[in-house]
Amino acid sequence: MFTRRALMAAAAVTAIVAGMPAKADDISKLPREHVELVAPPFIHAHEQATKAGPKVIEFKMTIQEKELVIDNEGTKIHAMTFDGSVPGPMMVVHQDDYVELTLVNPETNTMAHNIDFHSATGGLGGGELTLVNPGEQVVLRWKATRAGVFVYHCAPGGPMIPWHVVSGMNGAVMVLPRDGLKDETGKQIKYDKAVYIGEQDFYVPRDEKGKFKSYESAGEAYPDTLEVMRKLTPTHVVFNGKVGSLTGKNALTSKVGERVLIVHSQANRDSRPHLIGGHGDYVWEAGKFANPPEKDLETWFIRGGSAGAALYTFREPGVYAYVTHNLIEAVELGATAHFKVEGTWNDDLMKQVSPPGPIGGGARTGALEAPAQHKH
Ligand SMILES: [Cu+2]
Repeated sequence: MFTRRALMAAAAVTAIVAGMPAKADDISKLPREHVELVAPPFIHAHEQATKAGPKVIEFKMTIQEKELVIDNEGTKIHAMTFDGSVPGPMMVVHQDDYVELTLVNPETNTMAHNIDFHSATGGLGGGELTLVNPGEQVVLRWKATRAGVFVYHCAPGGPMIPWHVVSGMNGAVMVLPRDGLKDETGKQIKYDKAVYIGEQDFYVPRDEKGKFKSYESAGEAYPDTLEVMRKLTPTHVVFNGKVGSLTGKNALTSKVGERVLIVHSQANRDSRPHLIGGHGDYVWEAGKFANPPEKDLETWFIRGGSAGAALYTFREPGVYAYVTHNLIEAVELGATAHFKVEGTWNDDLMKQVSPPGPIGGGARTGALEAPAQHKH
């Protein structure tokens, strides 16, 4: 840690020497757009395809160290966040745009933080050039050369890296192809709505009685938390920062016929998204849009340290659970979201031919089917 500043200074000098001033002049002539970020599961307004040339898209994120309740029992952690939410907000740009991020670490924080964009090239994804102490801010610009959904996370060095990531400091960027998403034949695919689900594993220490412990500060929690982390068994696996953040009254909504793009990130651990009663019509499992999407998937795999995207058109109304299909994690640890879908039931796709009744009493012939009509 002592040599980190020196290393970073050396890296910055190298970057300046290797930089191309003429190119920088070109960038200064590009149009600029400032985009306000919004907390997940929502994503800021954006065009799916554009005929305009590359732009510099300005974003600003403020790092917030804050206490968060992460389950229905009131378990609290000293979370570390980009802009106050777990995960941090999603940034959307088009391929060949430039992302220009102002990262603010207010002096009320206690730790140094930075940001490593998996979508950026060089400089440890920007981590090398963005380490900010409390009371500092930094501006980083990187070119979005590859299309896809990508994780970003804090990576301030050594054991701080996993600790900050499992304390909530991660999010995602979506770099859209300039002419939009495409199917395997190159035909454009559009979505009506996009949602961002960030999966988070938490490692909360317990007391002798097995109850989750709380601490005065993140620093005080660190040694015990590290012990839990090293066992690699999370106490919570949740979507959007908390058990139940996307269920019940917080459920995501849709309607029959709506095409929904579900972006799912996991910065630290593998996951297997599954939509109960639905499918992935088109799935960019590894999240990179230059590759053709897979079709008709039942469950897909999100490699820890990556984001993936699935497009689904809802065909029946009702409540769909979107889970990680390690069902212990989904049900016992929290990784469940709900989509409440409105619309008209389609008997052709599914029908309860005969309701539950005494064994042997079920009517099976067409003539006796009418009383068994299921109401929706
Ligand atoms: Cu951090």
